[in-house]
Amino acid sequence: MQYKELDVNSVLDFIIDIPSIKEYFGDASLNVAEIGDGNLNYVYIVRSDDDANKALIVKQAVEYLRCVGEEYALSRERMSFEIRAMKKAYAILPKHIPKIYYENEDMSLVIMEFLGRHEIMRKGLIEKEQYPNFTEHISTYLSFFLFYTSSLYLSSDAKRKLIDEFNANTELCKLSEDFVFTTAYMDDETNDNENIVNNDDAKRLFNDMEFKAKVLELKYKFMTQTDALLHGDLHTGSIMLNKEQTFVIDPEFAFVGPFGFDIGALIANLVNNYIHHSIVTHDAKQQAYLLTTIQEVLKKFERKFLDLWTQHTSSALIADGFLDARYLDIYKKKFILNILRESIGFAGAKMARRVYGVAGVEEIRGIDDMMLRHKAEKMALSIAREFVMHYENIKTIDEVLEMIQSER
Ligand code: ADP
Ligand code: SR1
Ligand code: MG
Repeated sequence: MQYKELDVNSVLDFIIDIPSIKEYFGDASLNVAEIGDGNLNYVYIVRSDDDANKALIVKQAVEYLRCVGEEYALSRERMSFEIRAMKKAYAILPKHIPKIYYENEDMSLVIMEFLGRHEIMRKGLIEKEQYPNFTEHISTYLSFFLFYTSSLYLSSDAKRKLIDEFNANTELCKLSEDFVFTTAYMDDETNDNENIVNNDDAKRLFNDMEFKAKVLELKYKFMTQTDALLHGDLHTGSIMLNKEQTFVIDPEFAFVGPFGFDIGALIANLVNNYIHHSIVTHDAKQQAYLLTTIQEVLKKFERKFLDLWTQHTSSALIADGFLDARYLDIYKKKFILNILRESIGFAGAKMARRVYGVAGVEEIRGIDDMMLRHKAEKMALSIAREFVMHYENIKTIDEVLEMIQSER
């Protein structure tokens, strides 16, 4: 099939004859609206005229970067990786991944379950929502997804096949190499340049060679470590949830990379939200909730990941009986501590890139009062620097919380 870029007027014509879609909607007439608020793609909601709750999401990649414009070419192959990553994740954890009704790599298009009773986590957190089941759910997602796609579970052969399957996602990996680890710390046309002119904090960041050298070390890990299949962009805009359920969406940046990258992305975005409530709303309860959330995510992830490791004793990495119980225990403790450390290092880079880089976050870039916004930016850069400079010395999760609280 030949690719055709759809719009609100052509979506229905395209989907109307697909058997799974016909079966889902029956004879009802349908309406379409575009609801995409992400940086890259177009997202349409198709609804039954008879029942507004009966709806599906049609997502299509276009051949450019939506948030920059048609002049920034980006191949639509990213949708193939999104579809494959969704299917892999659904096979491991169907509870936390939207169901796919139809996929078409030629059209760079997927049709999935509409999460109508769920909201984007970033928006909910800004509105001071709290989600009592979130840490339980996301720690399961992270531990299962990372463990079952790593060399701690897979055979050597299966792991290398997984790498082959996903590491051709070169364009989106390059976007992260550029936007997370490079351009946000130097003069670049993609930056938020209005805010950079005559800005001493930006000048200080761009001239902070000590910090930038550590960012380079993290970038090298990102480029070379093949620990597990990652979502690749696990910020709070990629999570849709309510008090009962949690879904992870939008895995188009999926690749086989360092264990700590997804965990770091999530922590970075929770800290950015904490900064918002420290500087803008001064809501002490929400700040405490966010700190507890960060602590629980990290603690529960560690426990669940180690539990899975206890259940699976033989893998590409360790043959059953290779180490005695004492040495195995020491090895695992060191291994999990290293994941924590690298997660915090990546969290630092993920926070710093959002301050002046191409895609800011609403919690900080969305602050209208420029004095408050600069205060929030300062706080983000200060925590980010602490994370990036000192992640290798972290010994406990509580130290991470202290690092967050000690920066103003
Ligand atoms: P992009 O790849 O451009 O970042 P996203 O996958 O993040 O696009 O989707 C953009 C927006 O579309 C989300 O922020 C959310 O509001 C909406 N959306 C995406 N998938 C769903 C879904 N399955 N159900 C409901 N809304 C969705
Ligand atoms: C221009 S692409 C910018 C960012 O949007 C995505 O959500 C990723 O975080 C990417 O780095
Ligand atoms: Mg998105």
